[in-house]
Amino acid sequence: MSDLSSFPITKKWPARNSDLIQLYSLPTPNGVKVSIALEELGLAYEPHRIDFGGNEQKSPEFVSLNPNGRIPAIIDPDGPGGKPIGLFESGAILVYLAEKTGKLIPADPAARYEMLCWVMFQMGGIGPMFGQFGHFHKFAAEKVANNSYPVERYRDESKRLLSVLEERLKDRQWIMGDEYTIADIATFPWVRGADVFYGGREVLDYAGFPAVMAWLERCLARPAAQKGLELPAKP
Ligand SMILES: N[C@@H](CCC(=O)N[C@@H](CS)C(=O)NCC(=O)O)C(=O)O
Repeated sequence: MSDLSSFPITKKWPARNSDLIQLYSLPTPNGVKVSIALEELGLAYEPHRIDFGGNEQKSPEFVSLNPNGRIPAIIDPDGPGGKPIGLFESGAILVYLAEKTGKLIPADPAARYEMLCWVMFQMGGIGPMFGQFGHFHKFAAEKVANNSYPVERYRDESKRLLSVLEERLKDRQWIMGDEYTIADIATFPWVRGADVFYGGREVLDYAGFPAVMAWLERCLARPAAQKGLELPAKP
């Protein structure tokens, strides 16, 4: 069994099998990226559910793995050089898992960088902007009831980002063409989430982005996506 005792997070969420990848997450748009990738890659892992209700993501044990106090985070007992490694930030975790396995990432170097552009587009654009849209449109709707500016700003930016994705996908099956990659896995949970979690389908004019909608359906039809979207499950 691997020794993970140098990771304080394992005191609060003990590993049952310390030889497996330990996932600390919740089925949110950022959280499910990692469970979907792990399912797609067929890597064995132990999911630990982090309870936002109890603010567990801000507990000292969690923050010892991710100083930013946000899910997802992982420990891989079999990291570089066979030594355990802890990782946070969903984009970095996806790149790590893809490079570790050589899957979900193009082998061609130029295509690999092109894919990284789209991963960064999600991390710096779609995630933060859709997140702010959801905050003002749904969760803080009462606080901005007398001021339409925040919703309009993030709605319009989210729609602009969707139009960029629409252009990319109008003649492609996946973001990188024929190959399903971590760029798709990073992005589709947010397009789904803006509808499922924020009720944004009409406001964001999803019907006006047919290529994105068809791609989302293809992503959601994958068995690994269906499984990963539910993990870590409720106890
Ligand atoms: N850029 C980070 C964002 C992570 C993030 O915002 N996670 C949210 C859930 S989707 C979270 O942990 N929220 C709880 C909090 O902010 O306390 C990543 O992609 O991993």
